[in-house]
Amino acid sequence: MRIPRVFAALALLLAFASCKPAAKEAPAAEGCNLVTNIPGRTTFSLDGDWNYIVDVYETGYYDYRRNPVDWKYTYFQDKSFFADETKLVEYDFAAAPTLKVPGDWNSQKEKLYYYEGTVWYHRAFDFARKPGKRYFVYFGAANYEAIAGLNKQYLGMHVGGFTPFNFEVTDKLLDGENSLIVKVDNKRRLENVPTVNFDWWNYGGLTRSVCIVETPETFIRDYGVQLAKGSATSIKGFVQLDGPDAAGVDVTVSIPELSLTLATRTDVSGRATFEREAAPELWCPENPKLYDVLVSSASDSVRDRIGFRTIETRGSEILLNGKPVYLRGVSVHEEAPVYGAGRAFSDEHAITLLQWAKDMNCNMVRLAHYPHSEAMIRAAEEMGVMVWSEIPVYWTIEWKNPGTYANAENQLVENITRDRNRANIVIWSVANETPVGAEGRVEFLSRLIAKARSLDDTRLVSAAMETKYLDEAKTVMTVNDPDIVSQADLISFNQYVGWYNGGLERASQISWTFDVEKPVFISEFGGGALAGRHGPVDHRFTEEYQAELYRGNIEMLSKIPGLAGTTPWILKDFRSPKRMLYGVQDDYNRKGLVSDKGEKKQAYYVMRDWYGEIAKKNN
Ligand code: GCB
Repeated sequence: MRIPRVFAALALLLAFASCKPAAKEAPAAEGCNLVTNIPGRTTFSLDGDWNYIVDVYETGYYDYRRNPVDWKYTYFQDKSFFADETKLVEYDFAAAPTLKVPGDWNSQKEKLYYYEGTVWYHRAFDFARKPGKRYFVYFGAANYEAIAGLNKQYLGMHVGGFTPFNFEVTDKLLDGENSLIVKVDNKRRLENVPTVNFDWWNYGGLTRSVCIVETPETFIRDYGVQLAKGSATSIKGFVQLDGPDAAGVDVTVSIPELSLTLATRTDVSGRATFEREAAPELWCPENPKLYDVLVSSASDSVRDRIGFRTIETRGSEILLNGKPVYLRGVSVHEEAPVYGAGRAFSDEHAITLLQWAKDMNCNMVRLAHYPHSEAMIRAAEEMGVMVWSEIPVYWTIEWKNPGTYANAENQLVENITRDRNRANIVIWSVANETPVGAEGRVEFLSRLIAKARSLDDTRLVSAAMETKYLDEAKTVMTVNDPDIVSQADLISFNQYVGWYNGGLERASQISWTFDVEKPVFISEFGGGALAGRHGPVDHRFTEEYQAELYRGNIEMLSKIPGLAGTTPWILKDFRSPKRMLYGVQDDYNRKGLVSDKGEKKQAYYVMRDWYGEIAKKNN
């Protein structure tokens, strides 16, 4: 039998690669110059059915880590890539089954329920290019690592499962038939962010929408239009042009309802900045006011809906628009509120989850533990729900690996770049429950905090930290992270009194104290219950136990001076392979206030009533 030349080359490369130890550094993202506000642009959707091939053994492109740009070593190409097609008859995208995009593969195909590895996606589409335009293929998210090629040419690679990325395809897109191939790999790796161990389902695939974005040759790539730090009367921002005529041109930002037109001029790098007095009606949960905004240059214009508000701290208070506010929140995973539907992927999913939170009298959600979709943020903004936005620096991370840091920072940058104009985002969180004392951790987190502030000086920055006892009797607790508390705007931490920390009796025995004056924010508390499971109050996993745990925690937490917000864990039961208690958990973390089937548990109503009282007091 003749071995096709491409296989021979692959075999040689594999032999060579296998002599070398695997690279320890996490691959950095490349080619991710984000085009922002996709909903405000001309786009062509590539959502729908994509053919796919499962590649368990990495047969298709095993050498990319050493030689990422060499797309020619890819096996699962368009058939037309090979001069003599007859040599490669052992795969055919056109005959392959399909997966829906957006959507994870685990919940679409039974065989892929537990799958972690590579899946090759293929989408053939017709296109008619317009002269003088540029084109980008834009991915809302791909978990975890994506490598894309269009019409036999390499586009680029992206690392990180929850932030958007795009590749310019102006010179690769064809009139007529096009072929887009994306290798998506969700294998967990020690050096990744998150690392190998986390408490949620590792949903793989093209989990968010894919589209082609059309822009003029010189176009508005990004812009910021928000209130200046600490001011309710000054709108400040920038416009970034991209293209041959980006330098030294006029740009305007107009807000017709305010009769405001801000005119400015770009510098040599295509960037223009502005700051102008204005008196917008302020965005808040009770009045989520958004203004139509038009950003324009000679060659391009982009529409947005933007809200204006201030968020700051004063002593132990959080001030929204200058007034103390209690953040009546709940933590949320990006999981569909439809039984078994996996990663949330539609506007309806976002609205249902947010409505459950609002019906519980929430004015805020903590979107854990990674950036959720832009649709979720925008729906929350329209519905008057504030957002804590987080990147997946979760539990143990390779703190000393420069590639891991670069990856985390890149996810933070992409998250802030995508969402910096959303008034409802009030907190950027850089980490969750990271182990105090781990070597390199403080440096890692300090750099992330500084980066967040350098990208956005108007919002609060924090992290979900850990706790400790102050006394031998284990009755006095505090946050356990002085190096991060000193840099963060909030004393925010997760605590599980009554669940991981003792039983129901514990809440009445514990008091809290803090040696810094900052707002205290409980980013997690709670316990598990299987909806419909009833029994004596001290029986774990009954609705009664969970409700009682909430009552006890509410009483305990209410005594904390400076308590400024709470986001109990969690709105809805969510899938996690760590949750193996058969008959009770069955692959679900059961700490939801609402079940995986949408049933509200007793504790949901306990929270609803407490938040209702707080809301009444504050009005
Ligand atoms: C935590 C984590 C969260 C887990 C939760 C739990 O502290 O931050 O991701 O799911 O505890 O249920 O144990």
